[in-house]
Amino acid sequence: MSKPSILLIYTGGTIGMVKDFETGALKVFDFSNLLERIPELKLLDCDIQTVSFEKPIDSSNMNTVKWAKLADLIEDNYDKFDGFVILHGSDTMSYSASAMSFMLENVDKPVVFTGSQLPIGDLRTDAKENLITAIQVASLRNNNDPVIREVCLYFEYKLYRANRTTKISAEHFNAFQSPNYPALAESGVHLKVTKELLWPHDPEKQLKVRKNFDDNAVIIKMFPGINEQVLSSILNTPGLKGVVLETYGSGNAPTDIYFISILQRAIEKGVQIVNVTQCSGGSVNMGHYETSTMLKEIGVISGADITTEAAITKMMYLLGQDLSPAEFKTCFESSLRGELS
Ligand code: ASN
Repeated sequence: MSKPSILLIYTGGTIGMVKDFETGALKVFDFSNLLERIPELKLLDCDIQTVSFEKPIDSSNMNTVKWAKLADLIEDNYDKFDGFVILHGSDTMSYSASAMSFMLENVDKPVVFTGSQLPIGDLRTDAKENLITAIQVASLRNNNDPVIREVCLYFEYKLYRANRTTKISAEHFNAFQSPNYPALAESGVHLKVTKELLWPHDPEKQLKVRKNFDDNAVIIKMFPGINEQVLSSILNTPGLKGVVLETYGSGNAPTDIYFISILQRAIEKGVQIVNVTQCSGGSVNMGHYETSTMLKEIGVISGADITTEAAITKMMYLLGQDLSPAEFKTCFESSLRGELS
């Protein structure tokens, strides 16, 4: 049996950063130095090749064009490798990993995002464990077939479905959570995969890579006191096509006439509005309270238990696919890649 071959893609992030001599701020540096700092990689039972963004970035500079570049790298190398590990800054990793899950339809190989809270050169770094185990996860085989066939995120001993994750801490090594879907695998003395939770594989279907995003979208987080003029000017932004509305609890919002009419007018103009909860866990259930009944009646789409990160990336992805309003609603309310229950 040949060793699995893994492509390690470096986009940037703290994992490869060093302190600027003069300012003391962390900045990205050359990928080749990163590998020199982890001689343990040579001990892994797989063949690793590496490729780096020409200019590695802090993930705050991530955008839809760079997502397409990342998808190109996977598409161009898809047949040459058994698995992919993407090193990415943790700040926007859940957005990029969600976006990648939508771009790679019918992916049947592991694509594992990881990164770290401390640079690889730091004595107390979490980078080595994250990187080494992410590569092991991408190398997992069952009778020569990959065990994982979806886009995932590995951080601090847990492997998650990518589009279920959210960054919850700027401080702790345990920086990610998957509030509405259990971890796919846990790393302890053994690497334990819960097979029933994995995305099912359909051997009939071929990989399709769709890189078109439409970024005429916005996230609006509700708060008591939200002002009519501000809300109205956002919803009247020229070219606006989609809104992710972060509402209270199970999808609730003010019942004020002004509020409902602003949303209704936008929907009539063709703006897609999706309701997600601003709670860190749980689901939208429009109609459960009086304060969400009108939203349902005017045609607001339910995001169910999707995260905000998956909702905005799914929004930009679907807006880029030229769908009719009815198709958009059906696709948004269905699980395309396991992003909602
Ligand atoms: N600012 C960094 C980034 O997202 C944070 C990290 O990687 N921990 O690129």
